[in-house]
Amino acid sequence: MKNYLYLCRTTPNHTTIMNARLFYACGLLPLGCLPGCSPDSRQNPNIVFVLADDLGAECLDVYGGTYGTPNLNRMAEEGIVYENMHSLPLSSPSRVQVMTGKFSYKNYVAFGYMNPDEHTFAHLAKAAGYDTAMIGKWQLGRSRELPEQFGFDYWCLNQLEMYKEFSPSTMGTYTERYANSYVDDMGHYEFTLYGPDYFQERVFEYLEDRKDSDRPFFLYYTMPLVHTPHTPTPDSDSWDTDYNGRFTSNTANFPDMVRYMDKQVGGLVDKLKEEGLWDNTILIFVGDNGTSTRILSEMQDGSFIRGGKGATLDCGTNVPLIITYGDRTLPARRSGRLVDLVDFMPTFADAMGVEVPEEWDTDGISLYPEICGETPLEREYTICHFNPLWPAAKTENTARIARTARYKLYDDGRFYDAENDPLEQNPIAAGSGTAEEEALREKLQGILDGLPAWTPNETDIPRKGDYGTFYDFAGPQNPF
Ligand SMILES: [Ca+2]
Repeated sequence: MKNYLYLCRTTPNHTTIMNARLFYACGLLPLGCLPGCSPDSRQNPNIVFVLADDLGAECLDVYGGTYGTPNLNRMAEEGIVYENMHSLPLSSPSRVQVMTGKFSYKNYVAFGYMNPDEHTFAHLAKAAGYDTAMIGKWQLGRSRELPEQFGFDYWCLNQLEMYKEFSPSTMGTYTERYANSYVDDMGHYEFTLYGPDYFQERVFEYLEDRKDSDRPFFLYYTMPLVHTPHTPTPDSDSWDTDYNGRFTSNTANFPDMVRYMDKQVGGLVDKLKEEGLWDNTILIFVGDNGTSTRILSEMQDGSFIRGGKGATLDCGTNVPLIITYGDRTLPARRSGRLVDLVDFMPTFADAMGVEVPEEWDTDGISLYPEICGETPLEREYTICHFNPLWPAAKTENTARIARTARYKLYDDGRFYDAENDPLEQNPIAAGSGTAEEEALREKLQGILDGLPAWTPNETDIPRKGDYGTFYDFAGPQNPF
């Protein structure tokens, strides 16, 4: 446990970063000399944190995909592409984990819910003097009081108070996310022509309003794309000719959805540049979990990858992560370091010049030194604690894993080389690995043994919070 605490719970503070800077002083490493990006010359950068929905890394060209994502390619050319970014396999647990910076076993209590007493990265931003906003998908509990309670000054969201009420079965031809979707814009219901466009417009307005402000801003943009249903976009050939088709899910529409999402990211980059915000804004693009299992993606090398949403396979957790910081992250590069959703909280803290309060009990390691071209603190291990906590019983994928970038040890003893066995079909039997593998197995087992006991089979464990009214579906559904 001691080793684990040292590796995964250390929040880099100024002293740590200063020491790193002194060691890798200007002149020794060219990346250490980038202009205007260091703790000493920090100018409270704006932060735009974009979270795409159900987007595995395999969907982007820069990870070998073939859908055509030129705007994310362009962003990659100006920033850092992370190859080992891992989320949890499902939206709600990923969203709680990223907003609170804590591993899921500590504070995730139910699908579609976050306890109102949690501390979030928006609270951190407000404490640092930032304006805060959240635009896009919510899914963290039903109450219009919650977004402000979680630290957002402005919000425009779906999946807040009204969720399933306006479904096609009850309200006719409306959807939660896409064509004719409804959103809650600071307490006013709005019906949209296409939900992602409405959110993008609110993002643009927000940036226009902020450009002359003397306060920095933190914008959390949770894009609805590319989650199911797989429906046409306004750029699809059928959009103008087949009205009913706008509400019909077909995986044939998936490439259009990826391209539309990519186009929106490109529009966001252009807007930041137009408004003169680009050079003092850290822009982060990341996925919340793997692609729908209905999607089979062809890769540039001719292979195919099945979406892994809901599974703890790497195709369920390896999501894209691209970060830019104006012209300060040049030259563009790729990073193989292991990154977890918990790492964004301390990254923001470092960028904002504040520290995450110790009592928040967070688990992240800051990426900020790497964003600034300095040598980052490596994350050797991370914890994937996956328990969807539906109103129904646990799924077959419920599991707890300690992992490095390459190896994964499950709480039931299965041990995999995920790099060479991504579908986890050939567990390394105890004692049959190399000496290095066996040593690592022992280390990872020590980490798992140090975690609090977990009894996922008990369905009636009292959990904190009033979450019973949010996601009341009857009968089994396949959310993946
Ligand atoms: Ca998701």
